[in-house]
Amino acid sequence: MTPLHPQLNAFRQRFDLSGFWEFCFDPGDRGRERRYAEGLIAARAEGRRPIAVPGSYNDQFEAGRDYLGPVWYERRFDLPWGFRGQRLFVRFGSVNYHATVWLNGALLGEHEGGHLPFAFEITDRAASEQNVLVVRVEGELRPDRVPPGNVPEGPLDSFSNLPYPAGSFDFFPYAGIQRSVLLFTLPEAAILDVTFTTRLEGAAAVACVVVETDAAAGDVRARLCGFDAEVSAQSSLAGGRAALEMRVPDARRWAAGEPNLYSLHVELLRGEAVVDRVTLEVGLRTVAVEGDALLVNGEPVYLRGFGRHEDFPIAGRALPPPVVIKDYAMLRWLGANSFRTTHYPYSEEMMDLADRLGFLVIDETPAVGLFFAPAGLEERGAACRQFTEELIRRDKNHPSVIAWSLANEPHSRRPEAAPFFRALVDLARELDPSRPVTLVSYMGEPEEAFDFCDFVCLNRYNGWYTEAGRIDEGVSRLSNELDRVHRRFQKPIVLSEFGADAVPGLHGEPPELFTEEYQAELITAFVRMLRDKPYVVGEHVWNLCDFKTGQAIHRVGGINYKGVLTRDRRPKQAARALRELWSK
Ligand code: BDP
Repeated sequence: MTPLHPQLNAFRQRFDLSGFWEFCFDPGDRGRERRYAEGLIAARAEGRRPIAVPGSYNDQFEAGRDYLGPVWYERRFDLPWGFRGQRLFVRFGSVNYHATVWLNGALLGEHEGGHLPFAFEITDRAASEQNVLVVRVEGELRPDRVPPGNVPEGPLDSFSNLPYPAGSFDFFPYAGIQRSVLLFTLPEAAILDVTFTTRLEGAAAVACVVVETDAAAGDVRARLCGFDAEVSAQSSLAGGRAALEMRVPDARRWAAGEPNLYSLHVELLRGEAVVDRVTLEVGLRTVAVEGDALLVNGEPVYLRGFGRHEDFPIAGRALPPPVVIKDYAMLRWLGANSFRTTHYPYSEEMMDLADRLGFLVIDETPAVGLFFAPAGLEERGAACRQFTEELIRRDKNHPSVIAWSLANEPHSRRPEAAPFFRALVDLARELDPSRPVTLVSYMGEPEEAFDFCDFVCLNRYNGWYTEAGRIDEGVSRLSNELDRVHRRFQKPIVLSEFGADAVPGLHGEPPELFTEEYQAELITAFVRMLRDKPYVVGEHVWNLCDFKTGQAIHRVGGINYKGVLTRDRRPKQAARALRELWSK
């Protein structure tokens, strides 16, 4: 189990191992026999070089661009002062795709899948000085992985023209150690997990807190503080666990644009003494789907926003913090109130800021481009279950997260698809009964799994991939289709992707494909059409920014130009058009 995000307080320490690590490519996969795991990279690796962590490696060196085979990372460290004698862990925020980790030559373990955290206990392995941490990473694209790649001709039927490198998805398969690596401590008896949910009772709110610990006995105390008020509750542990409720009269609810956060302090007590504490910033709010409405705090909400990528030149999938701030500033400027974490979980920093800044988030697992041919299906299923569990565990306490998206654009024609999603939706509901569950469907794909989702998400590129050059025709076809889908499923619909590529600076009158005018007109026409559909509860434009893809004949320069902002975050005409539309 991956403990809660590491904290720094009187009971817990953490230390960030980010910086320049030792690195080498290992195209012949000879690192094990050369004993790199023991810290012999410096002595034995050809072409070893420093590398920035976090950061995708691909754009840091020319040789790394399309290379997805094994690479090795090494970092030496002395234990920071105050860490000795504590329970010690090392935690990786995201390593894409497969990581094997050693400390001082001893294997700690492996982890599959990018974008989600994992940790290993190193208490008995770490010395006070001269530790060597080694990570072997490989980002190979394989049909039995999630997202899949190098899928043989056939199973993807509708998308046979794979890019290079051959992902079954349309973004660059950046690899490496892409988020921070932290050392952290836990006290001898510790709080391992906290689950926070809200129940509204008129003007009051009831904060419900479930705490998991590894303490044999003792008490748990929770305090909820904010807006000059404090409420608290205390309970004894039973089987290491405690459930507490605190009633907050005149609660300041969390909502989009009104990000009221309370500090939740959870303390583990032995007798009167506090032996551990964690603090979470939480929001009092509920989410539900009722009839054709998506409700936050019982009030209907309408999602205006984007799909996006964690993508930036050179840094790859490791967004520099100023870019994260800039993206939120631009979302605000555009009048957006929401986004979907296309097509994988975003960084924990991004999620914390969504809580603080008041954005509504559809939180998506890395399951993009799934297919259901029998070969590798079991492995893909296991990966999807693992990622769903890891995501919910990581993000369940964010008030900004209003739904789980369990897949983007699966190729669902085979009969195996519906039972596959039934099981995944059930798993998500079991892990988190407090949020709606959805998945996101591809054009032309009859998605039976919507029968057991709470709301429907559709990606539609009318006026672009179909009806190219004919916006009006595209919009009217989509309008009919939306009505049909709604009649069939009787659930609210989010148009989770629509848009057009626009090469910045390319203009035309009358507008043509790839001009800024065409993109602006298409987006405007879509938004106007959606206004008349009471069952539509959201519009997410694809994409906030231009982003890097694999090479393909429809991706000039390896870039998807559907951003309303350029890759360096400058607005195109469509951005101004949206700002105008969304300000009304
Ligand atoms: C959708 C995908 C998205 C692509 C987009 C596009 O969900 O990842 O980037 O199309 O083609 O089908 O621009």
